[in-house]
Amino acid sequence: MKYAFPDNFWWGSASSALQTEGAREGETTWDYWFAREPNRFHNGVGPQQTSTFYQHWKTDIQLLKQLNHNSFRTSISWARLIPDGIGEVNPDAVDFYNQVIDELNEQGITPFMTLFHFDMPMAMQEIGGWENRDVVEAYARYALLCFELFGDRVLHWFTFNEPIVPVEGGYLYDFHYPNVVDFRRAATVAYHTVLAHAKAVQAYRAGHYAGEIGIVLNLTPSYPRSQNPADLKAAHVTDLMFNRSFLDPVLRGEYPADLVALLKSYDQLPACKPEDGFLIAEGKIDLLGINYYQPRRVKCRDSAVNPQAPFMPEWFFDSYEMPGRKMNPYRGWEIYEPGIYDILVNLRDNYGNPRCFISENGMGVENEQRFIENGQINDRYRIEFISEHLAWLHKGISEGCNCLGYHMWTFIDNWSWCNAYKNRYGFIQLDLETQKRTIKKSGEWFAATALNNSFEKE
Ligand code: BGP
Repeated sequence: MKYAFPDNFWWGSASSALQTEGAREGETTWDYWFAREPNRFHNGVGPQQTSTFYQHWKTDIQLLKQLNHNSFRTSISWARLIPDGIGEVNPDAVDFYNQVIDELNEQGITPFMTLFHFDMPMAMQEIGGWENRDVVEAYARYALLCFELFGDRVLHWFTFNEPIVPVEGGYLYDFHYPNVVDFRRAATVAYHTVLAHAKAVQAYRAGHYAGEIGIVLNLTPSYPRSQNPADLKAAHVTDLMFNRSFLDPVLRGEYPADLVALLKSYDQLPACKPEDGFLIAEGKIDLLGINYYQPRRVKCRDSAVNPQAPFMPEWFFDSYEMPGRKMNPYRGWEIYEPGIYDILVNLRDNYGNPRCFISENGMGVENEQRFIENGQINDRYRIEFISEHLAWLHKGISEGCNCLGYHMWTFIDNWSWCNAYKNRYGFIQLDLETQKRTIKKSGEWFAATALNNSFEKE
């Protein structure tokens, strides 16, 4: 069967500043943490060892062109642009981002820019990071500066990438700095992130820039083990905590009342100011980026909660390992292609069918060298992964979902936070030692699909 996509469908991929640029200027929490605890990072590889986009941006953009991208998302590094987060602007960073943006536009590749992709300037973390409202103000100033500097040529802005991940990693589950385990502080970080997002949207609207502004959320549909009311309740609470905690404010301009009531009943609500509600209502977006990697399967808890243990989302559910589920064993994530369709249908039916696109989807695989055939990685599994997700995406579009594009994670194999280079996601293989780039089979497949705006599959 032939799967054809609408005209002007966005074909591309996503990356982020910290994961690709190298040549770090302006310390982030990652640099600080890596210097102190390198053992937290796979094989002790830290954020200095990247795919060197800072040096090779021009030839990399040629490669994007070769992959027939018509759009590409990356991020601006707050710490590179304003090393202490709030003071002087670094002119080299302005030059760098100007050159990248201009070159992308010249090559017919529409730049999509994220303002914050997990990379908190260390100077901002030292004053409390997202727990401190001064950091919200500093972020708003940074966002405005980006709009003023680049807003004439960047027409698609994203305030945050997966804002719930720094909340989970840094304040609940110990996989990002500052390794705090404290729900109320996590809720404060999440809340202030939403305020920062809304301030950036407000500034963008006030400046009457030509483009549009949105956010990128990692949406993980919550599937209950069964239709038993206890399982349904577990799925409802996880949806509230992990999806709707950001989805509702940015699309509806307010938090779900039952989420607020739940947190209130456990005394976990962040400190709110009366004027916050108006600000959040102004944070409604034009465009939603959806990162989809895996579903979340849950069931009701089998055991009572230990009242001495820290309050956690897991007080309300257990993870459910569905028999027969398909796994990506390297990342430990379930692969469930219909999830992409379920997300789109939920947005269509419950959120007014917003303009959206898949901003990340991908498959990290370890030791891909074993798949080399005639000098090229033959990543059949990735082609299958993409085409099966695209088939479900196509079904969503044919049923009226407002999905405008598909971006893959990622372009060139890059540095993946604590996993460093363990799992490779790219269309292009990176030899870390020589920095040689070699297009994988999936890159060729994607280039053909983008060119034809369609692909064939049985
Ligand atoms: C997303 C992030 C990316 C990227 C990707 C792959 O959550 O937006 O930055 O890293 O996941 O995940 P990981 O690197 O953890 O394997």
